[in-house]
Amino acid sequence: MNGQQRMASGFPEGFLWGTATAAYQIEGAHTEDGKGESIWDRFTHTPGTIERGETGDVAADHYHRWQDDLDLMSRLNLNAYRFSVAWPRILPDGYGRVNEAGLDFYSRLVDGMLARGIEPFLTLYHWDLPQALQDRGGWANRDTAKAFADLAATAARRLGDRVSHWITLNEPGVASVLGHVTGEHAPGAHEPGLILPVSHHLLVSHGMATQAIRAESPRPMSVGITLNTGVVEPASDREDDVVAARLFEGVWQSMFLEALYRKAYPDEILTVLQMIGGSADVILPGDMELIATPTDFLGVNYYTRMIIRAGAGSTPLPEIVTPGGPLTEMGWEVYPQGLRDLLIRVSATYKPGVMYVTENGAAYPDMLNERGEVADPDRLRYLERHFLAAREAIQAGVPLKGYFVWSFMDNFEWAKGYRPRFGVVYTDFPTQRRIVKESGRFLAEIAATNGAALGEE
Ligand code: GCO
Repeated sequence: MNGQQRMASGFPEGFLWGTATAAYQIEGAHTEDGKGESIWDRFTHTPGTIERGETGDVAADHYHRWQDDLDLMSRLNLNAYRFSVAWPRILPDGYGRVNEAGLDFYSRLVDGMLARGIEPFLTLYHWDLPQALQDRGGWANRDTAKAFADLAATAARRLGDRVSHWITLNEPGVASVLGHVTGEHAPGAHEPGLILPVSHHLLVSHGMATQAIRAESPRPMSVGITLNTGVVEPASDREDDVVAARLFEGVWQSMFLEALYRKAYPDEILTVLQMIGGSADVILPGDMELIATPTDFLGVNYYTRMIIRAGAGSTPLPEIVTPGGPLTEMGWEVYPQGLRDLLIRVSATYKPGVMYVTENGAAYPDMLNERGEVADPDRLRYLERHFLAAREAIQAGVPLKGYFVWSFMDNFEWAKGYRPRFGVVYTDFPTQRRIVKESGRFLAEIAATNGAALGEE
């Protein structure tokens, strides 16, 4: 590709094209080589939690197939990979004793990426908390944040010579609400009063981990966090719908952005979280400074727009309205312009410096056809439209430096088990064979040309 094509593509030189995964969703090997139990191991083995009673015990068996998976990434021309470490693989008790075999696995994985010209983006926490810490209160207990700093320091000491990009947490808002209020995710609690302590301790853990990574790494690192950031809109301009949407957005998203970049929780959100049983006593002097420890980049995960209305009842709770437009298999609206708007708004409001799309993708009911291929035109079109939206954001001045498609291959989609397929690579679970989907070939072409192969909207 010549220089002119590079410029014409609309994506800056050196732009990273990758995919994202998470340890519990792909690794399997849930008891191997000294790994401790995580809250997802416990949760999936609890009857009634996961569709069809599925678990991540084997998942996509990536723990044993990682070399082939990395080979496939390099055949798809990808130059970056966002993965997460399983905390209980490294620290089976949550802190203290290090399981060298677990660290070795990630060390080999990182070497394997570098040997193939793939830049590692390491996420420290993608929801698989050691069960030993949950037994002591999990994220409701401040000590969990200290244990997380121990994980960060341990990983940085061992991998910091080779890993340059560190993501502390993945989507703390989802871990907080789905794990502790709706109970749809591990640890499966139903206590609205936990939102405040859990969210706050997650953010404190991010600040502590950021400092630990910088202190322990042998060279300067890029450290950031990944947030869930959809577009949230009220169903109507009625006052109660507008308030419901603002509260939903605040608890789910902007309380994290405000704390990270402005050292304060929005008053309205703090008041509501206290009304539903949270105690602000968990916020200790110095915490907001710690949380706002400067970072090098912000990762945004974007999938959809959410339309919110005020529910019925005397104390109406926000409700998600199912939109009418085209939906993915998750029931999520396909809304690409939301990605452009979100990138522009977040970049202008919080000035995070560098941004990455750390997740974007779609589930559709894929089928292997008789020729052994997977045609997934809906996913291909979804990705194309979102890449175009990202390009528009870059043209509007957003410092976007990379794009990670969720996901590399079909994997364990949490409470929904293996049914929703998000991969650009098809996983044939009975045989663990990988088959590149049409969308995977499309992504390979986009990556090879740094986006020049994209058409116009
Ligand atoms: C998420 C998670 C992923 C999901 C994906 C699709 O951040 O929500 O990072 O683990 O699988 O978002 O739902």
